[in-house]
Amino acid sequence: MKNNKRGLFIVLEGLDKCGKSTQTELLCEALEAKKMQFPDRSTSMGSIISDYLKGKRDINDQVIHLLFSANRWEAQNTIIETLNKGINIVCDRYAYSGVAFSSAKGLPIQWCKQCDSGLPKPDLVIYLRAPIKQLKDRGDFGAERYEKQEFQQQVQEVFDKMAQEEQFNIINALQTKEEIFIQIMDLINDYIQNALINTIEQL
Ligand code: T5A
Ligand code: NA
Repeated sequence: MKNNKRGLFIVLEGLDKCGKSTQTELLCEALEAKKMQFPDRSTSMGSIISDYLKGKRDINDQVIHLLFSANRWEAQNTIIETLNKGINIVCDRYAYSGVAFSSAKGLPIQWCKQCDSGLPKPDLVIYLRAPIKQLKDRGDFGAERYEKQEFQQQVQEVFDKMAQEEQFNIINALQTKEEIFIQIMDLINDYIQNALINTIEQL
């Protein structure tokens, strides 16, 4: 990366099973990037979130939304310090998932956005897009709380709306892993050539 003192902050978003983790791995290798993911199930807050997703405990909608957000806030310093050291970050889900999933449940979208306001803003958001009808046969879809076709359909509607408002880069997630990877790398290279990568902005 030329002229860039700080690292790039790249986020992958999309429905469950769209291939985020697969592409995150490939990109981390190619960009020598630090891999991050949300929820980060390794922290104490993350383990409560994980129990909730697995259906081991119930938590009210507002509280779980705040926990997902707090789980990002506890990584705030790591994100900033990593980028300022000149290290790239590739992150599997971020605040946009928080907004999409909680507002699909019926929570007001502005309220959902507010708790993440002030977090480091990604340079690029890559939205791996595909209808849930075609993703639901992948992996172990159905194992966790939100993995229901009808709900994912509502989540997709919020992601689609955000994609326009927040200028996500949309990639067809129904292509092969290799095709998707090449297209993401093209987007990143294009961004590096054309964008000014200065101070870290905030959500
Ligand atoms: N959530 C998350 C919130 O409600 N609020 C929040 O703030 C946040 C951050 C957990 C849940 O939490 C919600 C959203 C989620 O419902 P998670 O742990 O990221 O989020 O769970 P998933 O998104 O379900 O993660 P998965 O690992 O299941 O899906 P990925 O990462 O999108 O997909 P991946 O790469 O693991 O691939 C899934 C399967 O498909 C295959 C893979 O080999 C694998 O079997 N695959 C492909 N098959 C065909 N073609 C391709 N191109 C493929 N790419 C991958
Ligand atoms: Na994943």
